[in-house]
Amino acid sequence: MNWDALLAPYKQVVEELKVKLRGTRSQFEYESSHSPIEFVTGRVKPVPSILEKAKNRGIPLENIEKEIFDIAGVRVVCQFVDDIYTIVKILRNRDDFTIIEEKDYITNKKDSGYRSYHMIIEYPVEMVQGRKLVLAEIQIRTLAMNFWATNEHSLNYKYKGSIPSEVKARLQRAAEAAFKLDEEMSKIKHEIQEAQRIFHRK
Ligand code: 0O2
Ligand code: 0O2
Repeated sequence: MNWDALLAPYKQVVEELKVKLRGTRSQFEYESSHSPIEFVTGRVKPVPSILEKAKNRGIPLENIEKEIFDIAGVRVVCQFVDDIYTIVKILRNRDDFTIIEEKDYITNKKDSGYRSYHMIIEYPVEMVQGRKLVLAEIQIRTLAMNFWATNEHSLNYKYKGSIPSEVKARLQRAAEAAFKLDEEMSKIKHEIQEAQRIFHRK
């Protein structure tokens, strides 16, 4: 398998989406209004992770491009839960890609405690050989959700997917705490934003 050739369009997509979404953030800043975007990251899934996912899901190698949705992944991190839905609306209004699927793991959190909004998109990318439609995953989450997910992801990696039950219980409680934090911050959102506007003007 020529991985460099296969992953080249995915790299291009991640770079383009990062530029576009960071551009959206800058536009809000120019207008001195609260940006629903705190930061944007992205990555192409490393080859060993692609192979592992394919193996676990019984996906034959020739189908990975069709069946693994997050080979190209970008993440949009927000301050407040409301911001996530603002971004979802903005993304739905764009016509530079097609939304294939939306998964709201915020209203329907996963058993692990994971919360985030996921969008699978089909993105047209111009390659030397012509236009190619590439699947990509956009994850939208708050800072608190991101903090939890990043730590849980590390623990999953450390324990190879079988986190001991006492650590799992702590993660459940941490997920609850992250949820509470988001709720409390939402309640004082307007005050925080006003403070940030004053700070921004100075
Ligand atoms: P680890 O241990 O895997 O977390 P730049 O454009 O230069 O500012 P750069 O350096 O290319 O940015 O990377 P960026 O955009 O800051 O994000 C890369 C890191 O964010 C990676 O961490 C990814 O793990 C993580 N990441 C970002 N977006 C996604 C996503 O959509 N899905 C997943 N699964 N991870 C994402 P590292 O550095 O690889 O370390
Ligand atoms: P990585 O790069 O290691 O993060 P589905 O077929 O829809 O059930 P699929 O295709 O895995 O499942 O999609 P899903 O469940 O929407 O999630 C895909 C990505 O969301 C994962 O990528 C994670 O980045 C993130 N995610 C989902 N559930 C959890 C969770 O419980 N904890 C954490 N930390 N992240 C989660 P990968 O493949 O794990 O890759």
